[in-house]
Amino acid sequence: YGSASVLVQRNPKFSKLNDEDVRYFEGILGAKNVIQDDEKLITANTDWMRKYKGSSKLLLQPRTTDQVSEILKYCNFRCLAVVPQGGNTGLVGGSVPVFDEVVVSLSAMSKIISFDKVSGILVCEAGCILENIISFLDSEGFIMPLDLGAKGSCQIGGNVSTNAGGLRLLRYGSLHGNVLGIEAVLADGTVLDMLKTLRKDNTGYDLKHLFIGSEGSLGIVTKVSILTPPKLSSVNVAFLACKDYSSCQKLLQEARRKLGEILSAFEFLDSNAMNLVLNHLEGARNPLPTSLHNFYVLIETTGSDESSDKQKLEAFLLGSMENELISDGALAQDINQASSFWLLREGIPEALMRAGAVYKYDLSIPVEKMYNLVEEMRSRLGNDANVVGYGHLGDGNLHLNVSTPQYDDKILSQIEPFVYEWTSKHHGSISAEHGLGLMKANKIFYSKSPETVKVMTSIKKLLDPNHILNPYKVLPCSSIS
Ligand code: FAD
Ligand code: 2HG
Ligand code: ZN
Repeated sequence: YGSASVLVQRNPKFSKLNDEDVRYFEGILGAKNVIQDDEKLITANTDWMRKYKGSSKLLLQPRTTDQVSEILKYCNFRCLAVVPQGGNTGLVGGSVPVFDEVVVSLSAMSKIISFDKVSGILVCEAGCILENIISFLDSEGFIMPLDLGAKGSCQIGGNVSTNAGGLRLLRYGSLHGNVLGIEAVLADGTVLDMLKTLRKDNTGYDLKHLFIGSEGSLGIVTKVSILTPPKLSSVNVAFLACKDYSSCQKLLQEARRKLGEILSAFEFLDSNAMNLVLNHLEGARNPLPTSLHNFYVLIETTGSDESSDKQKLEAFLLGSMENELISDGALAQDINQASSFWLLREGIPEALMRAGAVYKYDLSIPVEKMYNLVEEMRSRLGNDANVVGYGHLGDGNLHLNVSTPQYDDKILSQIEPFVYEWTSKHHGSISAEHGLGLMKANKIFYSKSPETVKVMTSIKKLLDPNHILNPYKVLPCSSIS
């Protein structure tokens, strides 16, 4: 059995690691990049939530694409299973081994290769930490089209492999649009050079898209080229209170119309999420403290004209107050206050971790129905759990989290399969942005037709015939063995 109550069995066709294998890897990478140290292995075997734990005995840290290629070629030949690992911040148990898979970490491949100031196109290695890329671009007068709470640890290769959404997708779109090229290594060691830096290239099938969001199941991403927007001079952040969910929804419609091209984020949290952050995160402070409101919305605008952008936002806020769409609000006066507003939203996953056990669901649901699920879940679970709703409202992405003092199978059986059935019935997706990983590999049929899964399985078999890459993840076990 694997971890976190997902029932899978080790595939006996995978070989077990032996001393000869370790010596071979030392020959390729040098002894110091072949890690068997217990403490480092515990970290590599354990996910961010400390919910999924593998028992790998080996962590490899290649420094070049050729080394990744040599590693995979050998693992494929020996039938050794592999887990590609970036910053290990994934939330679906995809980034850690289930059993004794070899962990291939991209951390040592963290070079920025080139940046073209005219086009804004960045080329870098997969192991670059997102925050480091953000700082680099800032110094060049550009920004990343992607931002998320895990930026301090997650890597661009991990972001691409999960097709991470995050806080700016509303404005800049998904990585399927922003990633212009990829270099990836297939299971047999073949290096696919698709590292183009072109906006337009219609020369047949665009294979890079297969690797965006395939969660390490089709290849290891080693380099990425990405289109970055220029940094604009005026950024404003407002933190607002709404009395009910319907007002949040109407506010979104209004924001789209009235803020139009300057709208760059529209995030929401309910009062349960706000309470968690205030109780568990040091430094978190409610800027609207007069009473606890039912809902909070964070709106960010980004534009190029300081005075007109501010005027636009202020007029929008005033209008929304008059229409009673918002019951209170604060506009950040400086960059520190803006970060303190963002902390209230970005800090929710951390606060949930500190509160105890947590069941996470990352759902795409039509905005008008989204919060019904939170309310139904609340009435199902009663006082046994704290049901928290927040997320990327502007993208129709709900983060439904159920927080309990400890993990309890009885609670889990109250949540699942209900949550998946509900989402499927309302034509949503059981994974908006986090992926399927181990957690939801066997739930794929709630969001994909059998015919689609069959084609996905054929692609997997074509690119990784021995299924050594991230086994037990993404695709259902039944379709793979
Ligand atoms: P990992 O966790 O190491 O890996 C994730 C998956 O990608 C695994 O299946 C792994 O095998 C694979 N992988 C990693 N690197 C490679 C590679 N180079 N080649 C092939 N496969 C690879 N996600 C969002 O979409 N939006 C958010 O707003 C968001 N916020 C978050 C906030 C917090 C506090 C945390 C902890 C997580 C958040 N996430 C969010 C989850 C998320 O998926 C990521 O943080 C991120 O994209 C994962 O990157 P990583 O480098 O940590 O990858
Ligand atoms: C976020 O938007 C992340 O904060 C994490 O995607 C969501 O922890 C979660 O449920
Ligand atoms: Zn999110």
